[in-house]
Amino acid sequence: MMDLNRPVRGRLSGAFAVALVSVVVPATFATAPQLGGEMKHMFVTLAGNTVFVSIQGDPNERVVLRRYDESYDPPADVLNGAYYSGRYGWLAQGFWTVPTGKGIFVEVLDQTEGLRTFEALTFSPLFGTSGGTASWRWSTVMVHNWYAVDRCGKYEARYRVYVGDLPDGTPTDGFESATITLRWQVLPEAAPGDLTDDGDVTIADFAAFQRCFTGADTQAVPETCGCADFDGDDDIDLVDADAFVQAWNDGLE
Ligand SMILES: [Ca+2]
Ligand SMILES: [Ca+2]
Repeated sequence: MMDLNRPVRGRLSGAFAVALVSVVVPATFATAPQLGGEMKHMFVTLAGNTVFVSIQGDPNERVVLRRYDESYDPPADVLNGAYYSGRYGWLAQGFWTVPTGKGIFVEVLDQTEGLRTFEALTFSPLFGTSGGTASWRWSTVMVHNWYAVDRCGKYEARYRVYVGDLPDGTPTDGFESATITLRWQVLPEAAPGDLTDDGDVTIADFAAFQRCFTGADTQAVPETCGCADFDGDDDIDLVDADAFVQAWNDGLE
């Protein structure tokens, strides 16, 4: 995997290297992060005193988080080097208004360790990320926040969507809230075989693979071993061993 922080491999003469850098680098830097695929919305409705939330498409789909060979300017630089996606977005469905003096709030109830969330345009940390607030006021216009992680594996977060008093978001008596679970995954194909996340496949990765090996159908992949579960079926067995060997061989080429 290309890492912009690492020196470029190969031999370049001085003048050519300068020309290459001046021409190529601006083109490889993106100014804005990528959504990572089609938008996938959480539809929110307030009907009477009850909040309803449903999810667009397959509710069990795991949105794939991806890492790009890109670097973003502040404040988007919180995504630099991370696997991330902006596909999930909050969207009001139907015609309804928020009662005067109230707001729609989203709070995280529980989430997989390592999942970080940043607000769409401000990139402010949300839901406990970097000590950010656990409760976030949603404006009710379409908002696609950013979700980011550093490691292969499966991630989930469960949220409560509720009507709260302004400005602090204390739940308002008499309203029913809704809960929703969002799901993500970083597939090993993002960095095949690199279990130590240092940009290459070496004997250290082989050692890590052996420590992670569980055999078939254990349903208990340790949190640090997501990159060893090549086929994403919640075990690290001989199928995954074959894939690791393939990645190892590819790394030697
Ligand atoms: Ca490695
Ligand atoms: Ca597996």
